Amino acid sequence: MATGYVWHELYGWHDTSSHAGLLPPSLIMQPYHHFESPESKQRFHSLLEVCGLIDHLTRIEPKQASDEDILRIHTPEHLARIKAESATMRGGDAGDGTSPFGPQGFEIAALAAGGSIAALNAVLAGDVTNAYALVRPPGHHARPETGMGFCIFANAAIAIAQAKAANPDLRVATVDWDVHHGNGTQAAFCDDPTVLTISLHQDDLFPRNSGAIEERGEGAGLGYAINVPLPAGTGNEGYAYAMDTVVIPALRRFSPDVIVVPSGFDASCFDPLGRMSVTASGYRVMTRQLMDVAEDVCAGRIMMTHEGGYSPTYVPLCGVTVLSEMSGVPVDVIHELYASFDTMPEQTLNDYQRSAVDRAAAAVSFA
Ligand code: 3YP
Ligand code: ZN
Repeated sequence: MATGYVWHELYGWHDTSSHAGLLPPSLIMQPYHHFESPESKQRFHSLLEVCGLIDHLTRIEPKQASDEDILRIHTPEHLARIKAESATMRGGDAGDGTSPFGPQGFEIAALAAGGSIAALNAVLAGDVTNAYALVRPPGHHARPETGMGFCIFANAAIAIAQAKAANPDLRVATVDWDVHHGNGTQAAFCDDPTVLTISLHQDDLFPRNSGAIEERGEGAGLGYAINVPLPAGTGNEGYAYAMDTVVIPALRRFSPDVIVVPSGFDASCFDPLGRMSVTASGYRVMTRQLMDVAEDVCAGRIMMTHEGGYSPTYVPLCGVTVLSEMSGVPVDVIHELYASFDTMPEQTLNDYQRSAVDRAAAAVSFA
């Protein structure tokens, strides 16, 4: 059993400018760092090295996704605009004013999509059992015609579309545990019954009015999009219950050939952009839950591709913990001061969380 791992130094060079959190540099607020800064991801990679886990992983080299790869999901206009802005000395924005990129940002965004492609191909080829693509910029909000929410290209969707171009019979399920709704991945496959998209997210956080239980796919894909909006505050037990009650049964029924996880660690108890309470051990449990079902239905094949997560100190602990579980290499990077968050009251499943999950479960129906 081998676990693949993608990282490229250029992922840390994606330049989100001197925004003050979300605000473009101006005199409205003192310029600072964009929320989507390199820190959480570069430090995740650094901790993998220092704790030694990286020596047990199979490095996978990303290369830039081709225009053809990107155009399987995105419009020619979107690709052309990103390229044109990227070729200027000031860079540009992927579409909503909060998704900046620097000069040559296109090349890095294409390398992020290419990292997801490389990881998925390594899993499908059997070179590794599972893989984690620690890419940047993220992708799960990007829609065919535009980027948004810090995302430029839809990394996970581009990887899936590439794999399905090579093998049209491939059946893929996505499980997006980023705290925000995986709207872009859902949109890419909304009418496709061969790609089941599942998103667990904080109810109506971002994008607003997106990811309700009632969003279930369209046309031939009706039923093949599943949304599990969870109340703000949900912790480890609530997430495990959602996995057990909605995600795992749906995966067993759909029986994909591979599970793709847009993986954000912004549902953590330390995240500045989410109001959830998941700890590193909660992410380990969810990883185990996915591995158990993957072993039963698809020979363990899982590819995770990195999305959000904005705590520079806690994202690395979540990431290393997930990779420890995926690889079966026992690594414990959780100091007792951090472990104490596992036993706080917000970790307990409460009645309104249970009923939110049960409502999502009741809406699931596909052939
Ligand atoms: C985009 C603008 C406000 C919230 C932000 C969410 C980015 C993210 O982590 N998406 O998964
Ligand atoms: Zn997010």
